[in-house]
Amino acid sequence: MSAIPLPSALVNRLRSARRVAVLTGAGISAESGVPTFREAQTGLWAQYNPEELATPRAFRRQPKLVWEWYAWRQQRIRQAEPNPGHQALVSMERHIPEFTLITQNVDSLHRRAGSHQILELHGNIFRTKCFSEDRPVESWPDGDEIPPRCPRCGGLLRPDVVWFGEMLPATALHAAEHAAATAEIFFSIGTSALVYPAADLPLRALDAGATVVEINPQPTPLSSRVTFSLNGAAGEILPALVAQAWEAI
Ligand code: BJW
Repeated sequence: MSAIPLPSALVNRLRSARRVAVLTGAGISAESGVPTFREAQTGLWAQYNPEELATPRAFRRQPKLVWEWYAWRQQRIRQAEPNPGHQALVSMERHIPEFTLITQNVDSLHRRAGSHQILELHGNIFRTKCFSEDRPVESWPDGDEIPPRCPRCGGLLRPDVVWFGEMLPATALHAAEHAAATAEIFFSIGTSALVYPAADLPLRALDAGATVVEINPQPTPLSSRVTFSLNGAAGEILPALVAQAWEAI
C-alpha cells in the first residue's frame, strides 16, 4: 500500500507538523459501502433527489417519506464498517499534537473507527430531535405513527441532522473555523466541496497560509486551488500517507 507515490514534500511536512485539521465528506465512507450524498439512489429511492429530501420544507410536506428515507439510510450504515481511510485518520491523530477532525458525515464511522476529537458539522443520523421544539429526544413510546411524536409536546420527531437552510451547530462550526485558520496542514477528503459553510474551511486555511491537500478521485471546485491534489480513493491514499510519514522512518 505504501508503494503509492506521494509528494515527498507533503510526507516531510506531515511528519513534522504540530497542527493538522481534516475535513471529511461522504467519499471517505464510500469504501465502507455507504452511498455518497449525491450518488444515484437505488431501489425505492431511485426516483428522489437527495437534495430535495434533506430540507425542512420536504419534511413539512412529506414527513413520512423523509423519516423512511433516513430509516433506510440508518439501516445501510449499521451494516457498514469503518475502512482503512477512517483507520488512517485514527493513526494520524496519535501522531499529531493538535489534531482536529471535522466531518460533514452523519454516519458515526469516524467514532466507530476510534477517532476522538470529532466535530460533526451536519449532525448525526442516529440522534433524534423534535421538529417543533428543536430539542433532543432519546426515546418515545412505541406506536404505528410515522414519524413518531415527541413525548413532551406531541410534535413530529426528525433526525438530528442539518438540512439545507438550517444553521450548523455553532460550537462545532466555530471550533472548525478556528482549526482551519490555525492549521499548518489542512486536508479536504472525499467531499465535493459544494456545500457551505463547510466548503469555506479549506479556503480559510489557504488564506491563512496552510498547506491544503485534497484527496478525491474526481476534481472539485477546490482542486485547482490546493497545494497538493491527490487523485484517488481515501482508503488507499491515507494509509499510504500515514505509512510513509511514520512507519517508514
Ligand atoms: C471519494 C471516494 C473515495 C467518492 N475517496 N473521495 C454560500 C453560497 C451558496 C449557497 C450557500 C452559501 N452558504 C450557505 C448556502 C446554502 C446551503 C448550500 O451550501 N447550498 C449549496 C448546495 C450551494 N447551505 C446551507 O443551507 C447550510 N446552512 C447554512 O448555511 O445556514 C445558514 C444559512 C441559512 C439559510 C440561507 C443562508 C445561510 C446547511 C448545509 C447542510 C447540508 N446538509 C447535508 C445533509 C445532512 C443530512 C443527511 O446526510 O441527509 O449534508 S447536504 C449533504 O451535502 C450532506 C453532506 O454532508 C454535504 C456535503 O456532501 P459531501 O460530503 O461533499 O458528499 P458528496 O456526495 O457531494 O461528494 C462526495 C465526494 O466524494 C465526491 O467528490 C466524490 O468524488 C468523492 N469520493 N468516492 C475519496 N473512495
